[in-house]
Amino acid sequence: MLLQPLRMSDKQDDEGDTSILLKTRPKTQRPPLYKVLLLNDDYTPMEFVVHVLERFFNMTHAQAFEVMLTVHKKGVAVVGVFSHEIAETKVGQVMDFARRHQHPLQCTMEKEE
Ligand code: TYC
Repeated sequence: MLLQPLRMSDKQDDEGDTSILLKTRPKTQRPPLYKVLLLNDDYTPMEFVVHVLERFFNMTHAQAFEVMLTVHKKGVAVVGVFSHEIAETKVGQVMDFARRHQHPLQCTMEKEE
C-alpha cells in the first residue's frame, strides 16, 4: 500500500510544528479525470450544437452559445471534465443524439494529465 507522510501541519494542534514527518497513513489516490471534447465540422447546425450543450452539459443558453462559437472558430473545445464512466456516458449520449438527427457532430474524450 502506498503511504503518504502525515505532517504536523495537517493536524489540529500544530504547536511546535517543525514539519518533520512523523507518521504515515494510506495514500488517497484520486481517480483520473477525462476531458470531453466537441469537434467542429462544416455541416452540423449551430442551433443543434447549442441544444446539445444545454441538454447534456447543463449549460445555460448563453454559455452554450459561447462554447459553440469557440468550437466553430477554434475547431475544438473542452466542454466538461468527468470521471471515466461519466465522460463515456456523455460522449455516447452526444454521438447517439447526433447520429439520430443525421448530423456529423463528433464528441471524444481524453485523459486529463
Ligand atoms: N461549423 C458549424 C456551422 O458552421 C457549427 C458547429 C459548431 C458545428 C460547433 C460543430 O462542434 C460544432 N454550421
